[in-house]
Amino acid sequence: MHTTPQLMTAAKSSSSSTRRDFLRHAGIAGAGLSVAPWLSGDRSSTTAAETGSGNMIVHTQTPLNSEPKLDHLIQSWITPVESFYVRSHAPNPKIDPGSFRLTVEGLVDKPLSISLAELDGMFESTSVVSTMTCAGNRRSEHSLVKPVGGVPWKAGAIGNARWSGVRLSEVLKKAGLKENAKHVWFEGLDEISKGGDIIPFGASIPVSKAMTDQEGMPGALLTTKMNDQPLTPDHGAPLRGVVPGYVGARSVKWLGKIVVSDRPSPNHYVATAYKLVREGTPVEWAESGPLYRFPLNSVICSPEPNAKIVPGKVAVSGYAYPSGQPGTTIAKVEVSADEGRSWTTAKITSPLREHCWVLWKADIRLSSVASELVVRATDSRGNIQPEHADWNMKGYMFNGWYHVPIGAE
Ligand SMILES: Nc1nc2c(c(=O)[nH]1)N[C@H]1C(S)=C(S)[C@@H](COP(=O)(O)O)O[C@H]1N2
Ligand SMILES: [Mo]
Repeated sequence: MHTTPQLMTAAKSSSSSTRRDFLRHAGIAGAGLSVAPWLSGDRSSTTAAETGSGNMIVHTQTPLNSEPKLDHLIQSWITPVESFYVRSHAPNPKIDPGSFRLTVEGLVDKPLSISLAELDGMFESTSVVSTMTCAGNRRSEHSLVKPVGGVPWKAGAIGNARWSGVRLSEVLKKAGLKENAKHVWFEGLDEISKGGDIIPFGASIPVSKAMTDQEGMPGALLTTKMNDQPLTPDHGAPLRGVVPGYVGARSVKWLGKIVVSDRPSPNHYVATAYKLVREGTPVEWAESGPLYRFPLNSVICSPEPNAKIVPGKVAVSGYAYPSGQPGTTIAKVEVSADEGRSWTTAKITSPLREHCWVLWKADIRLSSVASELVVRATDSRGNIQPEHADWNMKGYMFNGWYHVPIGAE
């Protein structure tokens, strides 16, 4: 079954003015020269690899890259595992949990090699609810400005789960950090083909993030469970890192190795990918630092783009999440039906926590001339979600106001 790209349905409208309006509303007027193929009405070229049935959109089957449809995504604050997006760079590795060992090496007094049973026995287990989102969530909206490569995520590359395991800080204390320890590298057991080589997926986080455990909020966890069930192979069984507040790429699945170092990991996914660059010159790549925290964001999940809505009251709902800045929560979510001239404050219908999304809904009065709905969020520090996101080559961190065109009767 082909799925219609979110936001793209405007392109299928027979009226070119609708499309122009939509481009203008999306803040991308003048993008005509580089409009993404789906806006030209040629769906075949962009949806060929996109299959799926039921509630999921499958971008690629092997490795699996999939995201839930938006109305399905917001059915509960905790995202069920089967509705949680999957972002994998290589097929799931085959790991025998019985012989599995996590190694901890580098700038430590005592390198460790720990089985799953030892990990469980040696350290106190703890849980945290936190949102994971891909840095590429909403990438397809960057492509409206100028096409970007990579998995063309809509707004479903996000989920909120209860993660259980042990605190990374405890494991590092056990190994004993040397004085010059500054960064913690994670290495997966997957095998990714990259430029003729086979490399693992890698990430790193500052030691200070790893060691900063707050009440109820660990800096990072080594998890074996997601929503109180053993991790599934797609989500990194038997062991994955979870770094609340950071982009999903720092939460390494099939985690096999931790290296403590005085510098960030040289792994491709830290040293090169996951950076915000515009031109992609060697100098720019070298100058840009790795992405860590995710940005403030909000999305309308219902109604869907171009739904035929009669003027009057319409129920609008979606999600919003605060930036990964410690101690930050969502303060306000607002919806506009007049291009941002006036805003209605939405009701937050879920728990409100640091590093977690909220679900919200609003009843909006729609006039007969309204052509779109827009949402924006404000955080507890007073930061407002930007109207436009800065375009970047890899299509990361899209967090401009989210627009949903309304279908004409
Ligand atoms: N080993 C490994 N870890 C990984 C990845 C991967 O491809 N391999 N993908 C990363 C990215 S980019 C994201 S967004 C999250 C996705 O986690 P999920 O598939 O459980 O949703 O895992 C991260 N950890
Ligand atoms: Mo990601």
